Amino acid sequence: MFRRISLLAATALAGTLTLTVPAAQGAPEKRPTPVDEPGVTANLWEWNWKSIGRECSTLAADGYTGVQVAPPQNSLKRTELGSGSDTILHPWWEVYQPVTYDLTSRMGTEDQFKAMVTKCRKAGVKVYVDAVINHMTGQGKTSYGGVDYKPYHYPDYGPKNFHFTTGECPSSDGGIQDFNNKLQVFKCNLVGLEDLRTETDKVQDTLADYLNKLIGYGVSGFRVDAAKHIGQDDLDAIYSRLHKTKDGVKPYWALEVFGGGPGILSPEAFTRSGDVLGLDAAKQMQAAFKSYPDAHIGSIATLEVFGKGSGLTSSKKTMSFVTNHDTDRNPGEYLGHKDGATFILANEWLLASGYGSPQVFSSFEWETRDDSPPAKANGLITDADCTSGKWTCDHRDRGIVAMVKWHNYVGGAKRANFYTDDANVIAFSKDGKGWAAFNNGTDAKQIRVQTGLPKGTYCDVIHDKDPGKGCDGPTVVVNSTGLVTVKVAAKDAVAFTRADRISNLT
Ligand code: ARE
Repeated sequence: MFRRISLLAATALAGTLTLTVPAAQGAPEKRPTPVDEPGVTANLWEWNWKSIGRECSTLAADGYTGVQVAPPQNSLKRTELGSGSDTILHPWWEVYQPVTYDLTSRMGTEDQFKAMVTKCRKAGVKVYVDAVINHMTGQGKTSYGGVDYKPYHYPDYGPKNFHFTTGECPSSDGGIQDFNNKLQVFKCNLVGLEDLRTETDKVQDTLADYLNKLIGYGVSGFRVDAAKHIGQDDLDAIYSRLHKTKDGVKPYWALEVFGGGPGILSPEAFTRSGDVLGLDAAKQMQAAFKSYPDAHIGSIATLEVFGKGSGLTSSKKTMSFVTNHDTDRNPGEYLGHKDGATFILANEWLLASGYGSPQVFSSFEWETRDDSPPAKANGLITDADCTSGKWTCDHRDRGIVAMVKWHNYVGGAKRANFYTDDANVIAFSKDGKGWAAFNNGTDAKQIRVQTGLPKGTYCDVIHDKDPGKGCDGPTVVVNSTGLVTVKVAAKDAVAFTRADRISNLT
């Protein structure tokens, strides 16, 4: 009985708080436009700040306009192992358990973070932060910043700031038992992570202070972790409190919403509040490109239709990628670095497709799901080194870089001259600006297709070894009617833009 009364009291209190928001603040303001759109970003996930700062000049030279970085806030630092399969002291996921919003993390200090942002901005690369704002920790007692805590007790928050402790989570164990249940998804603990009362002024102000601090350091936008569990209204209220970035626009806001949830929980339903991550798009890419050890190969002919037409969120509302840190570890449903040539080819295709704001995932090699990034024994991540074999450095892959530049060159030009053999080869042009062909099959294939480009000899940029310094890759001849006859190797691509014409002779 007592519990029932306190539950009602808590609910009434929550109701009052919502209703007494000062009139001046009123309903969350609409997202002012234009927000900062990211162009092509590299997701240098769990690279430390020093390494990202160093990489930004390379990123800029390769055509990337932004870099996404791992959660920078002070997080859980594990001090002991659990039982059974829990054998990794500092798994990658420590950083998804915030303790305070100071920026001492596995990736470096607050000063190193600031220096990285400044360096990247100077190089012309904007920084997008993975913002973990739905919850605090779900385990542990100390943090990389040295701050100790107990469940539901942190320097910024106490028990009245969490749905579980106020009795607002309706599930029997405080967790999300049903991912299709709105109240559970919004108000219960996702995998045991203490769910913040993001509908309250106190929590919204604290989160906005954190994000505004990052904006003050020069950050241009956010990937909002577990956005589905915050909900549209709270996301809007937090966003309305955010300052403009150093570029004078409101920050980019990309919401992590896995598909599959009904109605208000669907990715489409979150597009009113921001862009969404293209998780279903990544799934469709895997279905089209997949290559399993059992020789089951997908068909990229299906990619003739991709985007709104194939049931995805619209291109202009989507941050697209072949994989991210979660999906890279879920090979049954998504492509990842371990797919090798297929993964590279899918990235090349995504960049050519024009779907969404494309992002290239690049991180560390792992063997088991929980593996730590390369780090010292104390959990601090060591410098990324593309020659060590420990970091994948897929963002530097020659073919991917070629297609980043191709993507930037063709801009918003419309697709034309789509060709498919109805099996595993496709080719298309971008309205007089560029042309590309993709072969996801296991044998080379010769095609004769229309490029829509003027006659001449072009450099195949996918295989040009030293871009910008003449063409040392294969050349491709376009005849006087725009036709090309070219052999596309298995699991490979051929591409060029109008700017890659090295001679008008055929
Ligand atoms: C870790 C341990 C847990 C432990 C917990 C708390 O693994 O055993 O209970 O700590 O102590 C990441 C890791 C988790 C990790 C967590 C915190 O993946 O393993 O937990 O960090 O350290 C749903 C959400 C979606 C979420 C996924 C994981 O909707 O937002 O679950 N993804 C983000 C990140 C993750 C991160 C978190 C959120 C937490 O990208 O990397 O977790 O910050 C259907 C549903 C989806 C559901 C999906 C799960 O598709 O519709 O809603 O996603 O299944 O695959």
